[in-house]
This record gives sequence, structure tokens and C-alpha cells, in this order.
Amino acid sequence: MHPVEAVVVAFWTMLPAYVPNNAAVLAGGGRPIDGGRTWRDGNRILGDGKTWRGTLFGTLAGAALALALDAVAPTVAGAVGTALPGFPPVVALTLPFGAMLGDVLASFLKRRSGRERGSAFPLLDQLDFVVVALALTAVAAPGWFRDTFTLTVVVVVLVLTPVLHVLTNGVAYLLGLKDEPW
Ligand code: CTP
Ligand code: K
Ligand code: MG
Repeated sequence: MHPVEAVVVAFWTMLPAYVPNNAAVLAGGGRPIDGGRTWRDGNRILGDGKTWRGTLFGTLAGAALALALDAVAPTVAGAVGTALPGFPPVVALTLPFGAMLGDVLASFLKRRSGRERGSAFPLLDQLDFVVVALALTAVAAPGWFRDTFTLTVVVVVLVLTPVLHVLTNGVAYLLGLKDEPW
């Protein structure tokens, strides 16, 4: 696969996993998932930054995007001259839900290592959602995963994602949508 093609495929395929975290920032608030409870170390289990509303809205936004991308894939593929993968229904769910789950698991690890809500945890912040979105998808749709995520595409995703994450969160911070630029 040509490198440029790999970047196009990687970005396209990961969009339903990229959007949930940003959607959660816009929709978040209300009851925290951990209900305010603490772990045995005395720190919050997850913290106030992981809410039911943000998680649900993020997942739905990513799933809706996957369906929309699926509908326009033939047109876009023709325009850019690159074959683009479709999103089977199960994948339209595992990519965004996996992304949200990865973010939640990362918060659990942050609280266990004594980091307050909103603190930075370099690399974990940039890759938590990708790793779990891919892992969940690999388990739920192994055939699709093998065909779509070739080694080249996986490498591109692991390099491209932190760059995009830093850029989008920086912009969200400058726009006043996010409290921290990470
Ligand atoms: N958010 C949410 N539910 C989620 C994820 C995010 O409601 N599952 C919202 C919260 O308002 C959160 C904001 O999006 O404060 C930014 O998300 P994030 O940076 O992931 O959370 P933090 O507040 O930084 O908390 P943590 O330290 O636990 O990551
Ligand atoms: K996060
Ligand atoms: Mg944060």
C-alpha cells in the first residue's frame, strides 16, 4: 500500500474512534460513572471527568459518524482514488465504544497513580482510546480487522493519532471548550 493511501485509510477508518472523545467534551456533565465513589487508596475510582452523558453521547456520535461515512464511502473513494473500508454495524459500535472505554480505563490508571482530574499522562492520553478501540474491534470483527488494519495502517494510526490528538485538543483549549490543552 502506498504511504499516502495508508494515511487516508488510517484516518478514515479511525474517525469513528476519534470523534467520541471530542463529542464527550461538548456533551459531558451530570452524574459521574463512579457515582462519586472512591477506591481503597482513597482517590476517586474514575473522577468527575467521566460521566454517563459524555460516554453515551460520545459513543452515539461515533456510531452515527460511522454510518454516515459508510453511506458516502463510494463517492469519497472515487474522488480520492483510494479504496476505503466500509463499517459493519458491529464495528460502527466497537470503534466509538472502545474509544470511550479506553479513555475511562486511562482515568482509572491516572487516579491509581495519584493524578488529579485533568492532569496529563503523556502517551496514555494520546493512545488509550486507540488501543482499546482496536482491541475491541479485533475481537468483535476479526475478519474485517485483519483485512482493514494491515501492519502499515496500524503503524500509521499509532504515529498519526498522537499528532492529531495534540492538535485537536490544543484547538479545543484555545476555543475555551476544554480546560487543559491535552
Ligand atoms: N467527558 C465526559 N465523559 C467521558 C469523557 C469526557 O463527560 N467519558 C467530559 C468531561 O466533562 C471531561 C471532559 O469531557 O472533563 C474532558 O475529557 P477528559 O480530558 O478525558 O477528562 P478529564 O476531565 O481530563 O479527566 P481525567 O483526568 O479523568 O482524564
Ligand atoms: K482523556
Ligand atoms: Mg483531560
